[in-house]
Amino acid sequence: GLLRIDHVGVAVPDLDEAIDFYQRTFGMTCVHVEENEEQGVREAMMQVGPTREGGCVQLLAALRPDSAIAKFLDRSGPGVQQVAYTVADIDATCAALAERGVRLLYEAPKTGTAHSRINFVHPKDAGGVLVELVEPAKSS
Ligand code: V0V
Repeated sequence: GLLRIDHVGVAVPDLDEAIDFYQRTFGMTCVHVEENEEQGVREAMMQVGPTREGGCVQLLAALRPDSAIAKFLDRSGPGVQQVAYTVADIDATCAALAERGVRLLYEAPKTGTAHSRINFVHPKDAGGVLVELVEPAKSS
């Protein structure tokens, strides 16, 4: 099942400007920046409190015009694009959710931030919210 809120994803037109804004305005710390070619994003994890327990805001900028984030920005403008939950076993969680009748976007999980495994519930099956499931990489 779900363990906690992993991050809230916010679509932004300019990643560096957004990082600067979140640091100066909210005092958040940028703990990770990564480009994900498959997802068409450059993303930054902004840690909310002094530890990772406080959760993160993930800033998401588009790498190309046909990407999910570019489409979202065109349609809705900047703002919350997704809510992501940490799961211990993404395969089991996806199987359970599929059984409960919601559409998962991918047949098998794809690679997300920091070598995590990710999948999504279609927003039309979750009350208008794009729900992401994140199984973090096992830290050794
Ligand atoms: C679209 N819709 C949304 C939405 N995106 N509603 C809420 N939140 C969103 N983010 C609505 C849209 O307004 C339409 O509603 C309807 O869904 C259109 O659905 P569609 O035609 O099936 O699909 P698209 O082309 O609009 O694409 C939506 C989906 C796409 C969710 C299928 O964005 C996608 O594949 N997302 C998953 C990948 C992703 O988001 N990657 C970027 C983050 P009406 O007008 O019909 O009512 S990457 C990431 O999070 C990483 C790397 C990480 O966390 O580690």
